[in-house]
Amino acid sequence: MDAKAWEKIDGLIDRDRGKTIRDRFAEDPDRARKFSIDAAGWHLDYSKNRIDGEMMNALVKLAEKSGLKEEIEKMFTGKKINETEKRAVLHTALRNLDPGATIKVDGKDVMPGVRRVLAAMGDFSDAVRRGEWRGFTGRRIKYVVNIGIGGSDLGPVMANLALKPYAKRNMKFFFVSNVDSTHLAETLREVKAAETLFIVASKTFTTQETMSNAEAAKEWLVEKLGDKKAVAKHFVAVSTAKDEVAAFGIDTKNMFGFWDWVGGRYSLPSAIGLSLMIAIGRANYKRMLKGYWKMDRHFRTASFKRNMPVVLALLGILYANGYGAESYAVLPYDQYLARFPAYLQQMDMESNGKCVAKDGSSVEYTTGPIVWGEPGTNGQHSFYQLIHQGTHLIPCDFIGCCRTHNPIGDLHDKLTANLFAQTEALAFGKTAEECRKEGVPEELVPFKTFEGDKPTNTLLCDELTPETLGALVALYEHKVFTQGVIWNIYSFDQWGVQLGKVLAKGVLGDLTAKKASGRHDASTNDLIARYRKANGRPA
Ligand code: G6Q
Repeated sequence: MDAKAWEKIDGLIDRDRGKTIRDRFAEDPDRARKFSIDAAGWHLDYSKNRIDGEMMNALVKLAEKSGLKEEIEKMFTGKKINETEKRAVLHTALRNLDPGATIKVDGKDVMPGVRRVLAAMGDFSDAVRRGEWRGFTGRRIKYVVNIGIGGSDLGPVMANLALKPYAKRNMKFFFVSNVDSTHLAETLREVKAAETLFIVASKTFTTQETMSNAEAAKEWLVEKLGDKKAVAKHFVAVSTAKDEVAAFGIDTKNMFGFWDWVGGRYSLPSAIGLSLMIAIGRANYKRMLKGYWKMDRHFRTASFKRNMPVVLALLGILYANGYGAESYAVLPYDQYLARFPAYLQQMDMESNGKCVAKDGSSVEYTTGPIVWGEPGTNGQHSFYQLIHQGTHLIPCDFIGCCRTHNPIGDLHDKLTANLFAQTEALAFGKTAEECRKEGVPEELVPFKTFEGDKPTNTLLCDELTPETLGALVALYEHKVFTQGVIWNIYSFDQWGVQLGKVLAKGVLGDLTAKKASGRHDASTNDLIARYRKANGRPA
């Protein structure tokens, strides 16, 4: 981070010590207008933060000093900014709907491939939805099971729920990710083999969890339908690895490809979104891409001061690095966004959970925060207490929609009232004086006083649609990117994930071999021994 730019920010934090968000609103009643941005169907109100115009200018300076403008251009134009893996980072190409766009990687335009796969996905999902693609015994496909994990699972899971109002209700969608056999077993209990399509979604097609589940699902299907040839009608693949797909036994005609420049956690708008496209249809899927694209263009062209992802990123940095906040909460007030916090957890924590700067040295400041959250109002009845009165500072993003897809009485008004009321209470708190005025007995005043001054952002859209969902995802993608640039870390690799993929293999040998090797530490050896004993295996 640029030291001089940061010094200025630190100075302003010091200068304003003791000044609360309540004071700031009293000083400047025009804050809501000044500190809000509209883009791609979303309204961001960031006025309930510990900021003023000077602080925002200082934060913007930090972004400018980081070379953000140039980095954005590098990303959008296909430069290999994922340097540790020597890859371009081009998820923005997947939703570039400009028919004349060309984006080159190693001298080759990637756009024709993007359009070709999108068209193939469209044809395939039309065929499944219309009942033209049938199972081996001639039955219509009614169940779709996506087998994938991490980036090949969380996006489809999140979006399938988010866009349920647009989905075909006479089909059912399942997502198997965990290598825990219960996940697959419980799913298979819900489906009928002759009417089930399995989508094996894996960029590498070597991931232990996915391949084990896919093999088990294949065995189950063959057993149920009594013919190996059935696999061709019930399994398709989404991958970058043609040979592995063929080796698994899937005809590569039924493989939907993507490219090494699509990171797993950024892959929802690639062929990884196939299950979603089957659910909502190609037209709605395209609407989602359009929403992404709108936010992409906003991010690329708006001035930093009026740039929604940049402003969100800078506020996050203010609290992480200036106030020592270790986490932030994402609180969607829309049941359809119930899986959004989990999706964001991967996007943010896998991208910016890094302690090494781009030059290989250790960073001397906090980087990626812990992300967590649950849909409102459920969270209000569990962990909000800590946000209101605990000792940790937890900035929150509240996400809401002005209209619901399911109007029932005044439920939506109540939901939204809770959202707004929470941001108000967090910002303004309740003083001891106010408690007394309400007649709170003196001995209870300390407990019923709310300090307030808790920062929140509010994101509002008219309605959760394919467009607004796409824009929301792109908003956070670019926020995370911006923070990575300012922290000077590589946001697009994930060596920690790779480590996990290798480690388990070593232990697996010891769980299943005739004899355990005993080559681990005392604790791990003991755990292995207990497991072996419980399963009747010799020590
Ligand atoms: C995402 C990560 C990781 C990945 C999974 C699945 O950015 O790289 O979550 O998506 O490990 O990998 P495959 O798609 O290769 O099975």
